[in-house]
Amino acid sequence: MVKTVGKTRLELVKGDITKEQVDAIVNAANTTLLGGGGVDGAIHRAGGPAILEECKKLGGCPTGEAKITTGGRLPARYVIHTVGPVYRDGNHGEPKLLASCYRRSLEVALENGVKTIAFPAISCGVYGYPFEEAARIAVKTVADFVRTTEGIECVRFVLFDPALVEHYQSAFSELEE
Ligand code: AR6
Repeated sequence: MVKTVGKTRLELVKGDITKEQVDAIVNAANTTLLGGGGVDGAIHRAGGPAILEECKKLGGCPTGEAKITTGGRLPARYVIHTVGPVYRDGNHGEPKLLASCYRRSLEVALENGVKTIAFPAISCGVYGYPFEEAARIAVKTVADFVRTTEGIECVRFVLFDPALVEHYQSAFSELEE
């Protein structure tokens, strides 16, 4: 699925984000930035030790923030590490923190000349965010950002879990071009 918002193409694809040929891929990391399971583990495995070496110098990352490293051996030049909220009940700032992950990742991308970027479904794995709401926040936050900020040519949402697809499709359908 593809939508154009402002001057940016938003794309929805299924697959493994480590294979994406974009300027930067986003990692759903934890506050230590020292690796983990899920997409974080996959990115460090595929990208090799150079990513962890840089992460060690960053001193961690607060929830809702984003920090950039090399992409190591990945096709992507950079990895932007962001930390999604652990979902409790939705009343502990989770929506704002999740939106902040997408916004801050895009800001860090622009600061580094990134024009094409791929996002996984942040917080939708072990952090337990409900899919429908997470999909809506992801798509709406990115669309709002690119509507008012120039410089990002393509944002690709890369879904590994097939159960997420219908929720992202709905969120895409609700978008105004
Ligand atoms: N490509 C794209 N998406 C993937 C891939 C992949 N190769 N592998 C998994 N996913 P999760 P979180 C999807 O748990 O919920 C880590 O241990 C997965 O199906 O990776 O933000 C970190 O270190 C799901 O839809 O991230 C943190 O401790 C989505 O990525 C914690 O998990 C996110 O699932 C972060 O939890």
